[in-house]
Amino acid sequence: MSETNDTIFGKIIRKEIPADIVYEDNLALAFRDVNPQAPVHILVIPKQAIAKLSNADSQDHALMGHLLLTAKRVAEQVGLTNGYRVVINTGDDSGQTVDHLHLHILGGRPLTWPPG
Ligand code: DGP
Repeated sequence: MSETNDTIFGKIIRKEIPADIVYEDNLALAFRDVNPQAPVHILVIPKQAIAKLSNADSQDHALMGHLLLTAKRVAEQVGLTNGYRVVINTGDDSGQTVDHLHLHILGGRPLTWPPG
């Protein structure tokens, strides 16, 4: 995968297509998943083009921390007081379908383990 913002999430970052945005800062964007798998299903993405977690390197150290703390902040913001799950699908075996790094926040119901 190349590092490009020419993806559907790049279009959301540039506001070329609509999304239900719940949080935004200079580094990250959070919006509701178009195909929710739980009552609350939000994606947190970096504005920087990183196709997948396995492409991140030491230069992305602070950004990776920011994304995780953004997920925590967004979960609090939307009232996930009873717990939630953060998932990063990475590469073909994971089922990753959009080549732009994203953290799924899933919550609002008890979640089973392991995932499929
Ligand atoms: P993954 O399988 O981890 O690559 O998840 C990609 C997610 O992105 C999937 O749950 C559906 C979501 N998604 C794909 N296209 C769009 C879109 O245009 N808008 C929004 N809000 N979500 C999208």
